[in-house]
Formats: sequence, C-alpha cells, structure tokens
Amino acid sequence: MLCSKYSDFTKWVIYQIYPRSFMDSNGDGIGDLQGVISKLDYIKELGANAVWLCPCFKSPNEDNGYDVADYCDIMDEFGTMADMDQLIDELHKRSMKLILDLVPNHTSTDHVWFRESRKGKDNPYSDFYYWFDVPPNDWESSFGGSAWQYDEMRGQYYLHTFAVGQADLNWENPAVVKAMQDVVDFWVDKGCDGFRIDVIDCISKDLPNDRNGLGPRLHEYIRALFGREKTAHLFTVGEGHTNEIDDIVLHCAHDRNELSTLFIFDHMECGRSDKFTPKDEGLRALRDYLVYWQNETDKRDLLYSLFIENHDQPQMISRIGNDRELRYESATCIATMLYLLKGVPFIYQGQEIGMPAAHYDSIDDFDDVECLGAYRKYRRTLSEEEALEKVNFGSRDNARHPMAWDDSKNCGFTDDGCEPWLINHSRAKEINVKNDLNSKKSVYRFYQELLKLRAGNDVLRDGNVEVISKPEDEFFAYIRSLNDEKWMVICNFGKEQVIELPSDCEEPVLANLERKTSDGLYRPYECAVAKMIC
Ligand code: TEU
Ligand code: CA
Repeated sequence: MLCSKYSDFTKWVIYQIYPRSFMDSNGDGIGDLQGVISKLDYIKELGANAVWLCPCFKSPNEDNGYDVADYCDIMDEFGTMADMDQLIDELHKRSMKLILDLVPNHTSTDHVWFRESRKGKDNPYSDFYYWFDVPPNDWESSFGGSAWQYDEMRGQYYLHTFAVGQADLNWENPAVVKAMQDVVDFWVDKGCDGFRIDVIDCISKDLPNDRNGLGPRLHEYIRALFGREKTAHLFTVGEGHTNEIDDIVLHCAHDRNELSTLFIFDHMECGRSDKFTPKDEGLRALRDYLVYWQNETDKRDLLYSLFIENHDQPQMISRIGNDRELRYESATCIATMLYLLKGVPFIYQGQEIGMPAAHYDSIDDFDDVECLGAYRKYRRTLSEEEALEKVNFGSRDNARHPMAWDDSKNCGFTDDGCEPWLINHSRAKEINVKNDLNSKKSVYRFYQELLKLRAGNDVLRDGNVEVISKPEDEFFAYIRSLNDEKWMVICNFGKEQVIELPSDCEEPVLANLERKTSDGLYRPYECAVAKMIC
C-alpha cells in the first residue's frame, strides 16, 4: 500500500501567498517570485513552515493566473524558471516546503492545447476540450452568463465553467490525463512538495447530462494524479465544494490514495447570507461549524484543513468580529479558536496582521472578474450606491490588495513612484506590518507565540479534542488531551462575562490580554490557553 500521506502533516503550517499582491521586487507594480524570496524569513519567523503559492504559471491573467497558458513555465511578470528554482532552493534551505497551485479543470484559451484544438476536428488536441455543435445543456458559468462559448474558428461551442478564457479540459480523453500527470511530475522533479488542486471536484463531468454532484470518474482521475508511487509522498489539498462527509471520506481516507485533505467551505458562509449580502452573526456561527467538523473528521481519522481566509474570500474578521476598536482582540481570538484545533493550519497573507476587508467609492477601483459581473447584474435592480455596497462586501479584491508592509505611499509593496496593479488597501496606512510590529497589540507577534506553542506541544497538535462549552454559550472552551496531559483553550465572544470553568488550570501560557487565572471575568474577544492541573 502507498502510505505516508498523512504522517506528519499536522506539523505543517501553511502560509498562502497571492504572488501578484505579495511583494514587488522590480518596481513594475506587480508582485513576483523575487519578492516572495525576500520575505521568506518573515514567513518563517511567523512560524509557518510551508508556502502555498497561488498560480504562478504563464497566463494572460483573465482570472489572475487561474487561466494557465503553460503549466511548466513561469508567468512573465513573476519572473523566470531560474527565479522559481531559486525559490525552491531558498525554501528548502530553511526547511520549508513548497505547495503549488494546480489548475487541472481548465486551461487558458491561450494554451497551445486549446489553440490547436480549435483548429478543427482532426488534430492531436481536438478532443482535449468539450466541443458541441449546439450547447447540450443550459449550464451557467460561475462568473455569470452561459458556460458555452461559440468559437468561430472551430465552428462549435466549448465549455467554460469559469471565465470565457478558461476552457474546461475533457478528462475523458486519456491524453488529457497523461498531459496533467506530466505536469505534476515536472514539478515533483523540481522539488515541489505538494499541491493545492483547484476545483478538483469539477474535473469529471457527466456530459451531456446535467451536472448532478460529483462526476462519475472523479476518483479515478485523482488517483491517476496522486495515487502513484511518484506522488504518494506529496501533501495534497483539494479545493472541493462538497460538505458531505461521505464524499470527503472518499477523497481523503487513508486507504484511498487520493488526497491528504480537502478544504471544506461551509464555515466560510459565516457572517453572510450570500456572497454579496452580510448576515449579522458573530464567532458563535464559526464555532458551530468547527465543532461539527472536528467531530466528523475525528471519528473517521481524516485530516481537517484549518482555514478562514483565502484569495477568494473577504476577510472573516470583518464579517464576524469587530474590525475597528477590537480588531486585535478579534483577530487573535479567532486565531486561537481555530489553530489549536486538530488539523493542518493555513494562514492567508495579511491575516497575521489582522487585515480586515477594504472599502472603495467607485467601481473603477475593482478588478475581480467575478465581482464586476455581479455589479453589472445588481445594477439592473439596485442604485449605484447599493450595488457598490454589495461589491465592497463580497469582492474577491478584498483579499487581493497589495500586502501592506509599511505606511509609505505604496505601503512597501512596490516603489512609491509606480502604480500597483490593484489599488492599495483602503486601510493600509493604518494597518500594515510595520505598524503592527511596533504596536503593543501586535497580531503578528501573537500568531508567533501561538504557532510556537503549537509546534512544541504534541497535546495541542495531536491530542484529543473535547468541547466543554455548551452550544448556547457565548464562548468556546475546549480541552486537548494526550496521555496524562491536558490543555484548556478558552475564547470569549463579543460580550464581557464571567466564565466558570470546571477545573483548575495553571497560569495561561498564551493570552491576548493580560490576565490571571483567578479572575473569571473575560473581556470581549479575550482568549487564554493554559495547562490543566490534573
Ligand atoms: O475557485 C473555485 C470556485 O468555485 C470559485 O467560484 C470560488 O467559489 C469563488 O471564487 C468564490 O468567490 C477557484 C479559485 O480559487 C478561484 O480563484 C478561481 O477563479 C476559480 O477556481 C477558477 O479557476
Ligand atoms: Ca514585479
């Protein structure tokens, strides 16, 4: 049996980078690989030991790199293959891992496979995509409009689940499976340690039938990629869209030889009723999802992905916490709630300084293809102001503004003389790495302590989880235990209150506000972690 997929992954702490917005090394306003290299110590000192890079392959950037034109070459703006080799080397020198973002569901229409395919029905690439004389169904693109696009050259329609420039690959064709295996192997040979796999559950389709959940050959395809001798050691996290535990078992159970873990997304709906509409709820909503998934994954010995942010999501702190007066308290409390649970932690760039959502007054300040489509739709029924509120709330740009390193004009992301590719974060002057590190209430330093504690403590990493707060409580308390050792984690939600705990603890080793164990009063978003006296 292939093994080792699950062994040490709870020791990984993964820092997600959106390269376009992380650090610009050459003053063209676009983040790049040399910029990433220049910040590796910052990431390592935080306590992360792996980096997930969003796509950095050749791309015309209709969807910021998720439209890949060559999987085995680097996006011009990000640098060269030599830069990538250097990045891998610099990571490994620091005992850090590299996770690349694999986009197997679709390619850019600029990819040579598509350029060949559209030429006609009798070339080696003709069946690399789904071509039909008439659209076989009425599927809609995730970014709005029909998912079928007529191509003049071929005289047929092709499928694009996402943007028009992102044509879906036809995995029924064995040559496609082989081509994607070659891509994986290319990067494994270069030293890549794992993959985040974009919309993994879309790759198998049941055309021309309607979409009805996961495609019939999904597991076969995943194994073709990651169930091989050459790939069995990799860390693999699939971006799926299922919340069904039975599906998750089929993807991630130890004997399946498929994925190490899957992102489960339902908790990402906390604080909103749909992508563009807020819902008034606090940390309690997040707790309920976390408790549910801890139980479900624990019972089945699955690896859970601990994340609350990524490049597609407006920041959680702005939806369920207080991102103004109690921003530090909210950010650190949420982190404590999440990262001392069982699973593998993911931290999205900016989360470690408590970056909240941004706000702009003009639609011209937005870039995200998804939110521009939504804006056009909303404008049919809403005023400009109302539509802008929607977009401000839900745009993926929230997470894609240049990383704020300091309070200079371009916040240290790029030279002050040039224009960053996307407008600076509206709160970058106030919230940035420099100010955070100079503050007594530094979110970064709290993360450092939290991750250090977790790294050196088997109980907090691998111990059993027992939730002791009740569902109706306005706080979250849980005990982690292993052998005879027990640790208590207490996170108070938005209201000040006295919390009575069932047993005695030593002085907290980690807390976001100064506190004494004898004092049962918890201030809003106060949290503490202490060893229990057994
Ligand atoms: O996102 C997959 C996806 O289903 C999106 O619709 C996602 O739910 C949406 O962006 C949330 O607003 C992945 C990538 O993470 C995303 O950045 C890409 O645009 C998309 O695939 C297409 O490759
Ligand atoms: Ca650059």
